[in-house]
Amino acid sequence: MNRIVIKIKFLLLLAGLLGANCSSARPAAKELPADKNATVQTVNLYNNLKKLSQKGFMIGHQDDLAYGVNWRYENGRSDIKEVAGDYPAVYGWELGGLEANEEKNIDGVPFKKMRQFIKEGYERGGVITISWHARSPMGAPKGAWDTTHGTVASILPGGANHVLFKSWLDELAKFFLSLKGSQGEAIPVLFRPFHELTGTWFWWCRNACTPEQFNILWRFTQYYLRDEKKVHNLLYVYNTSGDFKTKEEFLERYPGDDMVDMISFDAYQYDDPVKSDLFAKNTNFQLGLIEEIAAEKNKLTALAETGYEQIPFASWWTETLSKAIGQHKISYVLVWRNHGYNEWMKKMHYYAPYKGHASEADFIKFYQQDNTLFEKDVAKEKLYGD
Ligand code: BMA
Repeated sequence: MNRIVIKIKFLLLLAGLLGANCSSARPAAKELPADKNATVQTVNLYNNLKKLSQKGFMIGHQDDLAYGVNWRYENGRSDIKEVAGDYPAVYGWELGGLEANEEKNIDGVPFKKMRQFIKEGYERGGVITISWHARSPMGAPKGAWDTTHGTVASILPGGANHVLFKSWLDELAKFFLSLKGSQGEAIPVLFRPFHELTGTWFWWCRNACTPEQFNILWRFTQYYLRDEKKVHNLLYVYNTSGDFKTKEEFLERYPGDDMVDMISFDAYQYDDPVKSDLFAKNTNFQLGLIEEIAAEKNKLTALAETGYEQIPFASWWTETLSKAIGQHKISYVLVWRNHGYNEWMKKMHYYAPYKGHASEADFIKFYQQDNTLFEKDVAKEKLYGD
């Protein structure tokens, strides 16, 4: 072996050793969400949420910054903050109406203001999730709450309303792309389209389309937003209603591991928790099922909508909701909106406590539990950073 060969071998050995050294020092590779071209902040959020659920679950509230039981559009206000001293960690917003270029959503929230609220929550370190009660593409007067069979089929490729549906997605894409943080970065969103799909009340529900049609609807929506419109700030949330009893039922219309980042369901309490703990038991059981699925499929989990309208039981937070969640490791639980008196429903419609509400003291206890995460807790975690 001549000296040059020996030298080359020595250099290769050195490079090998250095290489091995470098790779052991390299931080663990980040996992990519369903969108392989997701923005840095979106990928970071996805990875950080996986770790966060080991510490506790985030508390979310729909329309939290827009209005409360006794106020509308007052800067900085939040019913949750006025009770607990901190904002929720997750902000839910709703796009119904945006598809038709309306200025306000179906609950009267102007999209311009919504964009600002989203930015505020994100800048403070909170998490944004968005639902979409899209109207019926057939023009049915009940809007999203119409179950005419064939509605989904009509918006799929080749269907009579496909071009209309694409124009809706164009509006959504514009909105998602307009959500920018102070550095100009796109704000990540947990997008929860076609929610409660296993229910029987929306035009995308199980009584109004086949599993295959639903699957194409999901795949097309994701393909169009991601690949055609270049929207890369979304994590996709599969969200059933609370009526499943087995993993198979939960997954019956699941669009595929490559299409979903988080699995979740919605479950509300309607009965009396003093007489019955059915809600807590059922929800706990169902969270167990989705936790198992999430472990098998490496997904995030959430109780994406819950609540007990008017919170008629003063210790609902620590005695019902806490029990419902139990030891399950979920990303978040979100309670629905604090509308106040609803003219159309002819009753008070709210799910979070407000200053003076009977469950206030119990909510503070809930806030003080180690496993509940509010905005200040998650701000420390820097969910959008490395
Ligand atoms: C429902 C109610 C409705 C609302 C809809 C969409 O549960 O709160 O008043 O329009 O959600 O946000």
